[in-house]
Amino acid sequence: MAQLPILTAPDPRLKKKAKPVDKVDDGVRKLMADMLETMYAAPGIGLAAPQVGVSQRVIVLDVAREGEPPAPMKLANPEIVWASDDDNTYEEGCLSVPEHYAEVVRPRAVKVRCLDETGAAREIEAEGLLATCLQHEIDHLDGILFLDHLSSLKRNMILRKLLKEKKRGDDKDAKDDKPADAQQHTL
Ligand code: K1U
Ligand code: ZN
Repeated sequence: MAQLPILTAPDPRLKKKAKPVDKVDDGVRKLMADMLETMYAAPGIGLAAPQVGVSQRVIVLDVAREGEPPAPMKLANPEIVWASDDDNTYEEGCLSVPEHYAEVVRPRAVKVRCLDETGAAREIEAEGLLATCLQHEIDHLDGILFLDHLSSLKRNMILRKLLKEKKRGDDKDAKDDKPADAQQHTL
């Protein structure tokens, strides 16, 4: 298994629609395993393939609370086939939008159809944090960030801060004379 670098916004690869997986083969299973390792190390409760620069419809999640046994989930081609009429508000974070959090309103419960790591078709009924996290990760597959659910004022404020932080990082890398390919982010 390997830890993969996580892209941060603004990066054009985070805004692209990811391609469906044709077949859940060993390559997809290795991607799922590497993504889980990356997610646990971050740490996070979810990760979508575009966040590690892979344009495929693959997500991983684990919303088990501290003290509970791990509950890793590895899904390919997830799609929301039903969403509740009532909503839930959750303060969301994103590993691609580090150190910024905001309240996002989404359907309280969802039903998701997907393939598991053996390629078998599954249906997941979720509510609470799992429903929120599934919707956040499926958004990533469509090039949507939680920032896109906020007002343009809030979104632009966070994006400006992220750009400033990136520029500061790039300036420091240049000063330390690091080669360009050692820098993880692109604009
Ligand atoms: O997709 C991602 O960027 C991961 C993101 C998932 C998520 C968080 C909150 C609501 C919806 C989706 C994260 O995991 S951010 C980090 C985080 O929430 C967390 C980290 C450590 C412990 C507990 C939570
Ligand atoms: Zn995210």
